[in-house]
Amino acid sequence: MKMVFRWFGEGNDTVTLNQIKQIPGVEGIVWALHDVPAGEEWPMDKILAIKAQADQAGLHMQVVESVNIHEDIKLGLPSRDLFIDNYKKTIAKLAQVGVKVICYNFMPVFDWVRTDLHKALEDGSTALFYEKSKVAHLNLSEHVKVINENPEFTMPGWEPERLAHLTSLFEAYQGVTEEQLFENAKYFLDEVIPVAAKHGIKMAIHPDDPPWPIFGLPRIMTGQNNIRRFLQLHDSPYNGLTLCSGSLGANPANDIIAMIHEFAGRIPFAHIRNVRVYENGDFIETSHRTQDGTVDIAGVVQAFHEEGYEGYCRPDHGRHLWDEQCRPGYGLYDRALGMMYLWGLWDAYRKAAAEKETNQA
Ligand code: DNO
Repeated sequence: MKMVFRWFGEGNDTVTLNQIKQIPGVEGIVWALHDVPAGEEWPMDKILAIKAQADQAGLHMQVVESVNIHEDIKLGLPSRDLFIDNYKKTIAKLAQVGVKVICYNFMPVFDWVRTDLHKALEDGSTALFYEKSKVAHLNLSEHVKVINENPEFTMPGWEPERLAHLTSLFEAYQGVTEEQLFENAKYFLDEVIPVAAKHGIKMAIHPDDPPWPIFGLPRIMTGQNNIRRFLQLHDSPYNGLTLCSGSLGANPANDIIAMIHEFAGRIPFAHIRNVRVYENGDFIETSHRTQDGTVDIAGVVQAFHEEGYEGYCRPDHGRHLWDEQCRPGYGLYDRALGMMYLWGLWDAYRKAAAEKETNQA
């Protein structure tokens, strides 16, 4: 397991590279050019600027999260070819600086969605929260209105100018089914995966978060069957999965451990975090510790260990602790604590396996 830590870049993150370097076992950053709009080719000078910073800090930059997919690709519009072409050029450039994995998602319009970024937990910390009833049962025009009128409504990964286009985007997606989304994904994968393979980069699709359709928009990366289908759309080790325990864990019906065992050879990147799901379907992001949430994090790490996982891994969203002012979910403290929990589990499973082998010999 190769540990990495997400970093949003200088001026864009309260966490510094020096701080990241001091978390035990972290070898690299998970990065992106967050100011380049989806669909545009990434400029080499900006890529090299990140490389210089990572080199200076002694961290690698082998994992990118995300090279975002232009909506026209997800919609299957004729203009997609231009954006796919840009995507391929970006892949070639990223290979030049040693990138090995590109995490991305195929969610229409939104990336992850929460209804409260600072919901108080019992211990006084705050965390990202999703209130199901707030999001459910709204028709298109109604929820565009809700989003526009509700300043607390967040759309991470969104450039503000995209918000302005929300209404027309919703219209464009009207009538787009899950089946069409799969078809459009296949078109994208058939174009991009051979290029990624040529450059030794594994593409790693992120599950939808939350893993169900929202606002009447289709979502396809929701559970084991759909993930299997997605991986088979273009059957190659370069068409991989970012196994995110928190995203998938928001639906308690998802058997994450079974997914790790089934897809092990196709998981170049793991996001490991916990989430507490309430009976009414609301969920809140808790500490990484198994007992604090609904996801069996110890079981998740054990499953990766049993599979001899050699891919990249990062702790994911954390709570906001000790009055830390930070990007929602991306403070230093709770993610660093989460990292040590993951290492604790990993090392214990490793030791147990080594002892078992010695006893058998
Ligand atoms: C949330 C992240 C996601 C992820 C994208 C991948 O914190 O895990 O935003 O980066 O969905 O494209």
